[in-house]
Amino acid sequence: MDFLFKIWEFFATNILTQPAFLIGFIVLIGYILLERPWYESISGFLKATVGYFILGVGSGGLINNFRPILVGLKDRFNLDAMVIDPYFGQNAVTAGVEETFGKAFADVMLLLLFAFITNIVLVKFNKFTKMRAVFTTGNVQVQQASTAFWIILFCFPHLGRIEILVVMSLILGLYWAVGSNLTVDITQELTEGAGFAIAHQQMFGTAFFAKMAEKFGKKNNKENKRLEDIELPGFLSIFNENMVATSILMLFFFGIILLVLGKPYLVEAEFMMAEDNFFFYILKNSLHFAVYLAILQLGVRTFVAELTESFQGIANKWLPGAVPGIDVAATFGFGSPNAVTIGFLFGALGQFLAILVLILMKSPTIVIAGFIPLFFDNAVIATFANNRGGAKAAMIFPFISGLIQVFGSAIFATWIGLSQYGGYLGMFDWATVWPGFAILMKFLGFFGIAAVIIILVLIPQWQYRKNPEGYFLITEDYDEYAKRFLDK
Ligand code: ASC
Repeated sequence: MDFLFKIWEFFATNILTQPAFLIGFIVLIGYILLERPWYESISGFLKATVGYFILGVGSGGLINNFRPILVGLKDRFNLDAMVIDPYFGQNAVTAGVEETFGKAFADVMLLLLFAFITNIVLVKFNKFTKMRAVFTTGNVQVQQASTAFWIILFCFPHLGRIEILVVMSLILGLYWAVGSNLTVDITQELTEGAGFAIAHQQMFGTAFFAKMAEKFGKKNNKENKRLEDIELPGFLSIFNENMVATSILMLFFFGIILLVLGKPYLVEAEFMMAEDNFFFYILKNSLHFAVYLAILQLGVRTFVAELTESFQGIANKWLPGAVPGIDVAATFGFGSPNAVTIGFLFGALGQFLAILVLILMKSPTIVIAGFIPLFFDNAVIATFANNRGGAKAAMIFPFISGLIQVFGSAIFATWIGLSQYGGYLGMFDWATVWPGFAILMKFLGFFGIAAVIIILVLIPQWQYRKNPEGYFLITEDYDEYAKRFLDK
């Protein structure tokens, strides 16, 4: 038993929580199952892993550069505030769990294992479950497992270790399988059959807003243009070029924030040196937004084709009808690149407005916008909203999402007692769906657990009912699906 656990721990630390390797090995195994020559399989492994690492350099660069600037607002104004950010959320859980519940989480890795297996089993039996996606984004799985542990302890403080593990593995495994499955069809349409789904922290939100975007009318009619179809006249035409548009918009956005922070603060907090010129400091930092976006997109281009092709092997032999769920950043390589920037900015507008309301209402919990929810949630919401409902949808929905992220997180984290430890996960599903689960479980007890499970199980059934013939066709043969079901 101990030996098996060691093997698992090795797999979890080195592969499962390192999505670049997990995806690399999935590609390797996929090609082997397709009986490709060994050198092609190795080359696929390398391209997928390197591509995923490049994606990580892009998103990591964005996070590491721009998160401190936003969090700087907290220090600059001496706010006693909670940062909404997955890493701050995880730290808050670690810091508070012993004090609050009198126990630590020794079991996060075990929970990961059981929930991951639950996810795979659910997909394996997709003839019955109708779940088509395996969640592979290990870095966010760890964050979700910690926050989910806190939620379950809050709802059932007296539950024993085994019961907690069983309940959480089921709910978390279902959330991964069902959430990722919700994004299968919209992602296939966006990427024209790249063969992946989203495995991240806003899967329900993305699916919801993608659906709502259809209310803006048929794609591409005259009044409802997509961002990429808008031709701006005169000098505004420079905004048609994505890199230029991003640079200018970010120069304004971060320019204002950096000016508000002020050079003395930035020097004191060691963001910049006293001898640096402030203007060029702002210029350099803001332009790096476009730099990291370009890197991120290069990463997507490097690994997606390998993944699409090789996963056929796994789907044919082991998991018919399945696709891998991968990092949300992969969707930023598709659709309009401007949607990413627009989503971020309108999300920021929503979040800042919500924060202002919290301050004016003297809320006991003040929130500081975190870069990860601000960017990754709202950029993806805008990407899908633009693809399905046009430019207006790409502005309105991230704005609404920004409001919800702040209000939802502030209320929920205060209620469950996490806010006092300085952080909350804060991503869209964790400000909406998980609070919903928590309410059911806290007030209905074990019936609440049953209700959560039943709701999750029913969602894919309901999706399936809407188009039984196309439901698996969309993952198995996208071209055929498009011919039969999309009016092109
Ligand atoms: C998250 C998280 C990250 C980023 C990354 C985006 O939620 O924890 O590190 O988003 O996955 O590419």
